[in-house]
Amino acid sequence: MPPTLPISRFRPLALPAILSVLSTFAAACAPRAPAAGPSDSPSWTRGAVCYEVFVRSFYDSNGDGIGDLKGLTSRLDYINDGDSTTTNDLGATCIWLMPVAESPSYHGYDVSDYYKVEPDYGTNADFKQFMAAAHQRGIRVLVDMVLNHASSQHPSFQAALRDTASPFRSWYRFSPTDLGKGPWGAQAWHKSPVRDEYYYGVFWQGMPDLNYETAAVREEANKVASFWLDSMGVDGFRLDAVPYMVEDGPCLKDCPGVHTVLRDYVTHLRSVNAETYTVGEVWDSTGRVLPYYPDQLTSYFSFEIAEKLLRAVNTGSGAGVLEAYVRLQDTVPQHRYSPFLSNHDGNRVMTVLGGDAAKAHQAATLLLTLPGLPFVYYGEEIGMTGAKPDERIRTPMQWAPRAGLGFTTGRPWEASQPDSFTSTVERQNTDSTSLLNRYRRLIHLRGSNDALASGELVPLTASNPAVLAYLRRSGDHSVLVVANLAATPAEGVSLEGAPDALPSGRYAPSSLLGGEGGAGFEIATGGQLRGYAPSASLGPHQTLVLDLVRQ
Ligand SMILES: [Ca+2]
Ligand SMILES: [Ca+2]
Repeated sequence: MPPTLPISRFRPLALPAILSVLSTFAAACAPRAPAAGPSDSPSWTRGAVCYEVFVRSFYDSNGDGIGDLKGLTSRLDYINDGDSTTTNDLGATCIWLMPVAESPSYHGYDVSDYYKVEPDYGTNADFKQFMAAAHQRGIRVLVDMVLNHASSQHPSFQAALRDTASPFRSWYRFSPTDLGKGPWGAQAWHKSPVRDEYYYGVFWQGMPDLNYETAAVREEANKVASFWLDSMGVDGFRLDAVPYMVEDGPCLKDCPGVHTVLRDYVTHLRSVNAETYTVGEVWDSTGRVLPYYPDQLTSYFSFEIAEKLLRAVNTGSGAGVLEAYVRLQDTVPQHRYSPFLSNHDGNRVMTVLGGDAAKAHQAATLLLTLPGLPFVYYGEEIGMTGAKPDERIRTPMQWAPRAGLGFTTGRPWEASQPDSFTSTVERQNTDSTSLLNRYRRLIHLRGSNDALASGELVPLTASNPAVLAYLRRSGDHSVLVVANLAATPAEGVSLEGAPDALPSGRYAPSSLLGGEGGAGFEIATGGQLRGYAPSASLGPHQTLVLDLVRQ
């Protein structure tokens, strides 16, 4: 493991800057318009929430300061205890594991052996035991699959580098000259350490891009997938860096070949297991993500929604949030897009929200009551803080307020955050008002309430511009969400809906988050909500989640 990464594999630019840089490549890589697709998401995705885990930072079983698979297995009950009658687990029914295959880097995004678990994390047998324990609790497991590039220490790259006659030469892209910058302007052709030539590595010299124009590379990717599905028993994959998989002349991102490779790859996955779930990282605006539907991966993360949700809670203006969801809802089947607040590549949610717990409660409540298949990054549920560099947003899980954080009995691989004793599982566990218990409640609700699980999103108009209001409606059952995004109280807010927003009848709204319900109201024939004031006053960053029971 090198002492430091010379260049972060993860984009150092803010999202708007990236979008601006990348838009100059749009002409060379013009996407095709998507067609409406079938709803082919596995049934478990209905009402599910996925939890992203960095194994290195979750729980250390042997005191070496590094989280491992045995440790994660021992803490599965925290994520989901498999007992539907308890509510003191998080309730996530899906886990995304950041890379677990052998890698010289701490983060694992440069794989040196695709068939072997990272020794810091344990053995392949440990992984299988973890899978059995997860499945026993009804948890599906997705592993990070890094297809765009391998580690520069992968034997195939070492062979290609050292021997120009190697059969692995065509697995990578070599050039006698430096062909210049990559899609976001960083150096992408790297000098070979053994001869006067260059190789392509879009993220970093330690991550040479695999060449998917070579049939043997596509076959190897299929073989690796079969291994994880068949021998290791995983339920699917999170695919890294999807738009960069195939280069085509001047096109370095979203090129037509990417879509072809993904279609063939998914056909293979389904031939192994028809229920295989895939979620892709296409770090871009919704308009650039839509061409990856309907016939490629199951789902893609919505980076646009992540940005809009956090901005709404931070600025007090919900402009664009519901529109972003409706655009996806109108184009993509219900559980085939994946909203989130942050992941291992972004500053921690609590840090982005300036340490404001009320904002964090609200951001979680919006994420977990809006549609899609949401992902939660480990530690987000207890309000862990952290800002880049990358190691600092991936620090050890804060289980308890004492040395080692209950994460390790040894010295943690990465120092904890300065406020790590403040926000811990132990402290929040029994506090009914804690962020952890808000996440638990919302995740369980999502699994049990059909309107929240898969109801249609129906935007409402509020009389106060700082209030975001919407329905989730499943047949005759609806949930109403009213969020005051401002840091000041909102008095006498009233709501309006379009015709047929709700079935006619009398409603007695009850709170799904505990506490008082909303004022009763009546919907006349025609279904229009008119001037409904659910509460005399909404507190700063207060969010009502009301079950609309028809009397
Ligand atoms: Ca360990
Ligand atoms: Ca590539």
